[in-house]
Amino acid sequence: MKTFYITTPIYYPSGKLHIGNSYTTVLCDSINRYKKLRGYDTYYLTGMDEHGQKVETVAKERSLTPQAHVDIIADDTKKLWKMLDIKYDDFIRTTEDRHEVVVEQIFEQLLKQDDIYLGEYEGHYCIHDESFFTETQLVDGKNCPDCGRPTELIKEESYFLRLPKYQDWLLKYIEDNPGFITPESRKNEVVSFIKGGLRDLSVSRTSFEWGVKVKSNPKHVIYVWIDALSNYITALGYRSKDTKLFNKYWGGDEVLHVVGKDILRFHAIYWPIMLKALDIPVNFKLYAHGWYLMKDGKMSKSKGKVVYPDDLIPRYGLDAMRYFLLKEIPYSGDGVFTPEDFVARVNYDLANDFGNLLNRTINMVNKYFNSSIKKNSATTEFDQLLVDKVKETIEAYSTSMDAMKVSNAISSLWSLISRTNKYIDETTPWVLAKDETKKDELENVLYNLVESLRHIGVMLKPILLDASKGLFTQLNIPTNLQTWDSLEFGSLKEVTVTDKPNPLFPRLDKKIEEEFIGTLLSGHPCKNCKDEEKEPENLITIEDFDKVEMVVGEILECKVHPDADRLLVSQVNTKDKVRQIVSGVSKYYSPEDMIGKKVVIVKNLKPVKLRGVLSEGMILAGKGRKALEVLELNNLKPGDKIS
Ligand code: ME8
Repeated sequence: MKTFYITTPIYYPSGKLHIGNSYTTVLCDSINRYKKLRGYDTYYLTGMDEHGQKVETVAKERSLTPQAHVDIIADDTKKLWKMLDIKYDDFIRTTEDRHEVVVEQIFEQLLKQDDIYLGEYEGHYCIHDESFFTETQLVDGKNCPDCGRPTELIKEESYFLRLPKYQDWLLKYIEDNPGFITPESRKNEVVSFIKGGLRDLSVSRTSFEWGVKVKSNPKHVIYVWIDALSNYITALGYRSKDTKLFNKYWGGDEVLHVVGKDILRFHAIYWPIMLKALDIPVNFKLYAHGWYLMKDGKMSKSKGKVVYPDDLIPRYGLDAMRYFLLKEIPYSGDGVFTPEDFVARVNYDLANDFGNLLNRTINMVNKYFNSSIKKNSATTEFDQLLVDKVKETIEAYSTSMDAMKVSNAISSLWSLISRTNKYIDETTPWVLAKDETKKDELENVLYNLVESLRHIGVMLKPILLDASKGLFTQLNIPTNLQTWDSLEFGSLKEVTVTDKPNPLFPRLDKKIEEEFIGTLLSGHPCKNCKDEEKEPENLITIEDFDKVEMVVGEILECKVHPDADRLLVSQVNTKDKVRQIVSGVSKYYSPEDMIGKKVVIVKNLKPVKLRGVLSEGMILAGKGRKALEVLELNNLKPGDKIS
């Protein structure tokens, strides 16, 4: 069995993960599921990059130890991956012993070999990106070229990794291995960067504590990128007592690192050089994908321009989220998240094109054949076109998935879905159903529809998790016909579909849902990006609040309740009418006190009888431990609205 090892970047614990980070993880999950479907023995690694000055600073601001801070975020991240049904095999954290011990050894070995040496560094340091920049790289003479934040000028003793020593080797390696860095445009970026001349890389810091210490000189902390990149092999047990996984997967058939374009250079230059220096085979491939952007630019927590999957999944389902994420970033470009596109993808692609096709097919099998159909020898002039399209789609889909072009693979699938919908229009089953002599032809049409849907279901398995299961359940497809090997038109012999079809994707109300997602986008202003932005659970929306109709009411008359001393009964003019309101304020106000007050009335409260007296609303009051005060608005008129 061929092996396949796939990794995501390990994420910084800088807060809740958004759809951007989730994209990489969902993409890897989908590719991993595809490889399993194709019969590979796969291993999927993700995790957290938990060291560095930024983590130390954020933890301090939250009055937590760095360890407590990263523990909380690691837990939340695992919960999110569970919600997205990410089937990873291991979750590595760089604060784990199994990792730290090996990073120490890696550093010492490189030092011993003189690939790393001790020198002095002066440079402009960006805490956020954990990177040094030269003066000429800075924006406006002081700001980080990557994130725009101010840098600090730092001079310190530092260890350096000799990158130039490996420059020629790396260029040749890239040239000899055309598939090493994809897409091609990213490879070209890397090549021109290397040709610009590599310089020794500073690989230790003395300005903070939170990291793996250099064993032979513990005042130095190992640079977070040396620490982080090593995760891809420490997680497999490299240099540990048990190196089985390392030998099997790193030494296996395919190794793929998936990263965002922002961290291409670290993976395409530092990592292969580290491996070469350590005498570990550089047998990985690197795919650097584009970014999710918002309509007006980069996602930004500080500006509240950010979308979180756990806001969308409970309302729209896992598959809607996964579908959007996987579809909207093209192979070599960026994608944009907008509420309009999200709702359109659910309504057009999922509900209309795919969901309806399944629903219509099941309904027709129920209506015309009492739920059961068989393969027969009848034909129509349109069958071959459909069969050809299915074959063509299997080819196009697998070529795209093999090349990490998941968005293209989805487009091929939807092209088959629309071809299958067209087959219904061409063969007009409802017309065939009227003619008893066309019964076989009709059964053949429905069979072809089910068979096409079965193929669609198999290819959807890595993409839509619940919907592919739902399709197989509703069509009652046996498990041996849900596999890649069963993809041959005609393998299905007979089928009995459910007599209770259930739409997989209900249509969304465009206006309501676009508005809802819009409020999510504007509802996440973060407090300096340092909080997890957890909302208390008892929040209401503005729509909830708007349900309460409040107006000014003038109290015309007031008496003590005939059967309860603590209640007053007031006659209140709210302009539309004079209403009677019972309120529990007599301990604080006499009836005379109340008369003439202009108070706040909740007008649309359901009338109730309190001790036998009708009450048609509520007078608002504030209550402290010892006092109660009725709210008054003396400059307004009865009936004036309060909002
Ligand atoms: O860079 N669109 O961690 P990180 C798409 N710890 N993908 C996005 C994205 C967006 N808007 N924003 C982030 C680090 N990503 C290091 C990695 S690996 C040895 C160390 C994804 O938390 C993208 O894959 O900043 C990017 O590379 C990754 O999140 C960065 O995550």
